[in-house]
Amino acid sequence: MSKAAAFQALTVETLPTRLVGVEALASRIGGDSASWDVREVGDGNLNLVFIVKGDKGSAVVKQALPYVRLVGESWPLPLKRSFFEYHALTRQEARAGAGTVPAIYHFDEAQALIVMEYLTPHVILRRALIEGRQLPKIARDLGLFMARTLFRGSDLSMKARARKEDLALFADNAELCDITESLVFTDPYYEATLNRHTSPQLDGLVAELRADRDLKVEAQKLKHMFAANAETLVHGDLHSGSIMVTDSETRIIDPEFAFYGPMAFDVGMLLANFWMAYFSQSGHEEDGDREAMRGYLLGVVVETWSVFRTEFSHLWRNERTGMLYDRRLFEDRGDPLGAEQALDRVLHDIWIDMLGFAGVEIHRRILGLAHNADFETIAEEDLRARCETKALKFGRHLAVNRHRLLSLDEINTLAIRIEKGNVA
Ligand code: SR1
Ligand code: MG
Repeated sequence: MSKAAAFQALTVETLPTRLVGVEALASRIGGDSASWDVREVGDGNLNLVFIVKGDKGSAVVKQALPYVRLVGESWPLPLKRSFFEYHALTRQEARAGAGTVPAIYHFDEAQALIVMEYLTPHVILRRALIEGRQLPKIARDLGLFMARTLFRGSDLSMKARARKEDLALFADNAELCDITESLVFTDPYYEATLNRHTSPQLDGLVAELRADRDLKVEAQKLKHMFAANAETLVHGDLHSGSIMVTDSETRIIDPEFAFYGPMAFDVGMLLANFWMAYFSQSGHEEDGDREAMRGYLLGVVVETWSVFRTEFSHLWRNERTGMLYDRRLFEDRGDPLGAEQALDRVLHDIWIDMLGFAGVEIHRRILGLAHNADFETIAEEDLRARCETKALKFGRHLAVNRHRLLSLDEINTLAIRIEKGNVA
């Protein structure tokens, strides 16, 4: 496909003839395009995703559409998000290692498409958690991924000029940031047109939250940080639908929301999704008790944070090559404890902000436009509303009290009390 050709959305029918000339694809899956088996499998909110199988192998073709798929053409969205996804994937692979993200075979900027590795037998993590599957490696893999990408994309590691140039490149991903700025931090807290919630069951609590001054101030403080604190290249949409898993592998996908933002954003969004999985479990108990699964999920939260902290600390001690917390001020003059003190402060700030981001992420998935399947697949509305109510209360507690919360033990104990109905 020529780079100059005007954008055209692919279809199952047109893909083989349009992509047969892409050598990186044909050489991998086989050049007989007439025999390619093509399926469109995109179930996300934004893009087309095709699985293409040939006689030699398979690949995924992901193409952006010029609008938000979930809403339709009334909400235009730039194709250039594909460019940011491509560049984010290359940086994540360099920083977190091959095998953490899908391998890229080809990128076509004009057609806003990326040809990449077909991950099989991987499934979307969210689906696995809904089914009650306990994945043994996710906490470790995700903790490492976040520590490595967030540390190595920051002024703790990069040369200042290189980082500023990269920051300028990703600053153009403004429309995707705008989605998060509105959908996560503002819309859930007023009657935005595209919002929805389980009604009438949640009406009372929703009105309470929208009248909650402390909560709204906190949400805006977090939005301020999201918009103004360009610390590192974040994934930007690191929820359990952006992760593909097997028992032995974890792959992070879909970084089209990538931009330079606060360190704590990815961590908070990810842990929020584990806590939502926790509160949704009682909606999925038709085929068996989920108590062990609940314990597993709280354990994943603890382990993910612990691995993140440990790896971040390791990188701090061994790879602090950027302009921040210059070694000449600490280690090089015999004051390693000074560097440790600074590390504690940095990690403490990430901790506090991470809890806030987690709180508002939980709210927006229940009150806003983009809900998640953990709750949405609970068909019985009263049951779903009970799960959502617990999650909303928990999210409020995280967002408003984040400066006072000292440990995950304390937070998970609260989650258990809310789940058991021991908190008003
Ligand atoms: C209009 S896009 C809605 C949501 O889908 C993406 O996965 C992001 O989470 C975004 O907020
Ligand atoms: Mg996505």
